[in-house]
Amino acid sequence: MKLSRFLLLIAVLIAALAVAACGGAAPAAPKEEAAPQEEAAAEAPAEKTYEDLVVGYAQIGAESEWRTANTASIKEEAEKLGVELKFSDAQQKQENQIKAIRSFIAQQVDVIGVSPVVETGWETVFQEAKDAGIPVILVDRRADVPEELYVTYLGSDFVEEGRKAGDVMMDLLPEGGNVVELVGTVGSAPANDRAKGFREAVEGESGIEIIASQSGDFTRAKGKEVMEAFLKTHGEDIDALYAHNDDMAIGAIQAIEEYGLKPGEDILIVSIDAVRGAFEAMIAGKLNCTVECNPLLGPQFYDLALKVVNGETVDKWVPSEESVYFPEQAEALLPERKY
Ligand code: GZL
Repeated sequence: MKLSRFLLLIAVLIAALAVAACGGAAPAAPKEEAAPQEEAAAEAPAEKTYEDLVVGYAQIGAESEWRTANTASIKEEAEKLGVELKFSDAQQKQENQIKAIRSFIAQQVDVIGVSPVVETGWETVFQEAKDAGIPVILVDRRADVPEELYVTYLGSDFVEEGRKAGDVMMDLLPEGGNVVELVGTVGSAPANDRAKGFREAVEGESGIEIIASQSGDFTRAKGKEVMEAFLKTHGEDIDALYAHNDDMAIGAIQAIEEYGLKPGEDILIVSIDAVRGAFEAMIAGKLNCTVECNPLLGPQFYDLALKVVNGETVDKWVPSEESVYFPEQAEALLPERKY
């Protein structure tokens, strides 16, 4: 064998031995760097679905037909969507709502929904939720806190509801008259704003004077009690009642009848919520108008909750769509009313 061939053979043998020493496989080409978007996709957490969602809801209580319908909507929608709902009823006490929110924080829920019983006193506990990285959604009622402490407010324009009630009252009393007012829970957003809107509407040339105003705390029992006191003081000088919700109006209707007057005729009545009890009172000729305030907020609430948890931007206020109802419509509409 020529020397040159011999040397070539040796070189090939040496190369083969070198390859074998590296596990046999030829050294892999340098790995392609993953494209940035592939890397990002690999790192981003998977989007949550409703079934992944754990929600804490701090409800006010069960003070009215409206609240009962609101609670049903929150609970039934969670069931339907497969959301894990931790629900608390505060019996209309702020300290119980605050305790519930702290419990939700300790349980590290994904999002907290709350209907603040009153507007003030929330900044500390909302800051605790923010520090824990848990978004807060205001449902039904606003809270007087810096905007950065809640993600969005889902609920009505209570000032507009008050204005609508005032406009109807002016139509019912074209020559003006004496009105008594049953106010909602003291310090609550609906009570503050419905009072404000009604006054904005009737002030000026209407001739309507609010001769008495007192809280019935949104309940039938208290509404009846306060109306009895109004009747004792003002009697037949009262031309009309403005009630911040239907439950107080229904309680007042009982008081007016027990006093010997006809509600809806001797004393005209305008209230807010549009619950079934109001439609029944209008059919009986005892209530002259109810301004709608939609309690069926469950679907919108969970839609917002999922968007927020998945990092989507939502509007700071998601207003409810609402109408105004009168006796002539009541009979036809009652069967389709959902609350
Ligand atoms: C309004 C809601 C009020 C209702 C009352 O959004 O907060 O509280 O008008 C209820 O019936 O008690």
